[in-house]
Amino acid sequence: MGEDLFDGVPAQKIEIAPEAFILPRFAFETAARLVTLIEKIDKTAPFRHMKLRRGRTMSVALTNCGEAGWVSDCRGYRYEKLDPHSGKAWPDIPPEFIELAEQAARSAGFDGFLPNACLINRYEIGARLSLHQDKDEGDFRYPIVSVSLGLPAKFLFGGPQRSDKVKRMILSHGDVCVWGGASRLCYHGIDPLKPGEHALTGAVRYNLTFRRTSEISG
Ligand code: MD6
Ligand code: FE
Repeated sequence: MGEDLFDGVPAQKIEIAPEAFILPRFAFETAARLVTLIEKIDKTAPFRHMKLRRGRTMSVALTNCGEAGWVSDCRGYRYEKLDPHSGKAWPDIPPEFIELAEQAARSAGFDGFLPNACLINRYEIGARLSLHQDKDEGDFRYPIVSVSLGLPAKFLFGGPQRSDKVKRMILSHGDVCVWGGASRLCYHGIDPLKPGEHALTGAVRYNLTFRRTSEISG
C-alpha cells in the first residue's frame, strides 16, 4: 500500500471499530469499469424505490445481482432468488465485482470471502439511508464489503445498539468499507446526499454491498 499522496493512490486502511475498516480508494482504478457494469445491470434489473413494511418508500433506489437479492415490501425485508419486477433471476455478479470484494475482504483480514449477493444502491441528491443493521443474511461469520462510487456521502457508524455513539466520516469515489466479526451488526447509515456532480456518475452516488447470505426465500 502506498502513501496517501494524491487521488487514486490507495492509502493505509483505517480501522473505524474492531474488525471494521475503510480502505481509501481501494476500488479507484476499477471504478469506471464498475460503473459501466452497474449501468448494464440496470438494463436487466432496473433500479427501483422499494416500499418499507410500514408503507413508506425508500429514497434510495436499489437493484441486485447474484443468486439472491435483497428486497423490501409490505411484508418486510428478505433475500429473494427472483427479481419481483421481472419474475426472473437477478443478473449474475460480474467476475470483476467478485474479485474486488474478495481482495478487499482479504486486505481487511477476512480471507476466503465469496459473496453470493450484491445489493446496489443509487442515491440521488437528498437520498439517505437511516441507521440500520445488516441482519437479514442469516450467517454473520462473513463480513460485508461495501464500495462507494460517484458523489461523496457522509457515513454514520455506530455500535451494536441503536443508542450507541455514532462516528461520521466521508466515503468518496473508490473507497471500500469492510466489516465483520465484532462489528458485523453495528448500526450504520448515510446522511442525505449533498448536491454535486461527479465526472463518472453525474449527480449520483452508487454503493455496492457484497454479502454472503444463507437465508434465501422464493
Ligand atoms: C451505503 N451502506 O454506503 C450504505 N451496510 O450507501 C450500507 O448500508 C452498508 O456501507 C453494510 C456494510 C457496509 C455498508
Ligand atoms: Fe447496511
